[in-house]
Amino acid sequence: MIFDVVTIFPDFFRSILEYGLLKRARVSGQVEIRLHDLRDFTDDRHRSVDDRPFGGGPGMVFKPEPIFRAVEALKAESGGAQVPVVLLSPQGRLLTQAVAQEFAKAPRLTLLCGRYEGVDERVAEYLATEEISIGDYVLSGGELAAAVLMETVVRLVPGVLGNEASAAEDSFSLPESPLENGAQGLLDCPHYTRPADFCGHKVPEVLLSGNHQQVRRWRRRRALEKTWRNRPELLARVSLSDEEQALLEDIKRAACEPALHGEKAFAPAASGRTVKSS
Ligand code: 9D3
Repeated sequence: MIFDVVTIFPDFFRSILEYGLLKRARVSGQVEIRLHDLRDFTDDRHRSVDDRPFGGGPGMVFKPEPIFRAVEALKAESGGAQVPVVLLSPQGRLLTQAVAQEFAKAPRLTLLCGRYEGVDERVAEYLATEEISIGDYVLSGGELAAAVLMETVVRLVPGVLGNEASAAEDSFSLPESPLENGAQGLLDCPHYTRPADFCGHKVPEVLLSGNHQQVRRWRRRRALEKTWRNRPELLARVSLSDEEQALLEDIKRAACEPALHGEKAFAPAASGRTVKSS
């Protein structure tokens, strides 16, 4: 799979290409990530990529010409094949695991990173085939979003990860993990490793018991608990077995409120919060 990244900060990506999964995928030749400096596609002395917004207002906007020119150059090079062109933008549709799975099917992907107040809308309208956001928070540009997209897509390229092995693991612990199936499932259960007693903080007894039936049940319960507490909206979309349904009712009875998003983002997580009586 080939990624072409168009950016005014190609160096921004250098370090992330040198570590972990992206590094391995590149070195093994399964993935190629090409960085293109947008300024190389300007035609003025100052190599300017931005201009003032029509209609007034603060900040600057990426002009269309260098971006169109960059993409045309890439198209010419790839011999007229249909290459998806992704504009990373706060106005895009949300990147999810399901969207990443679609992208992973393409042999080649072009990523356009904006900066400043935004990108001339004609790029989204007439050049990009997709407009993608990575979430509802403000970044300073598309570069981090492009890096996030590449990492999540590269993981899904067949043969890059021990894809088969980790998929099997997931279905052992929980058949429907939201991270592997587009947020259709539950959050993961907690994990522990040695020491069994860390400064008096003990690993749950059941995990040391060797009773696999009990371990499975415990993991389901804790996954349901986490989901109820941190991502209650996910529960509306999963179909629970009778056993899970019963576990969930039990969890709700145990005075465990779903998290409030936004205003209480930094409230202490988990354990023993009292239910407001209203
Ligand atoms: C504070 C400026 N905002 C005015 C209401 C608009 C704005 C313009 C440009 C906000 C962010 C950006 C730069 N962001 C991206 O290019 C971006 C992004 C993001 O900010 N959040 C989530 N996903 C993405 S993908 C690209």
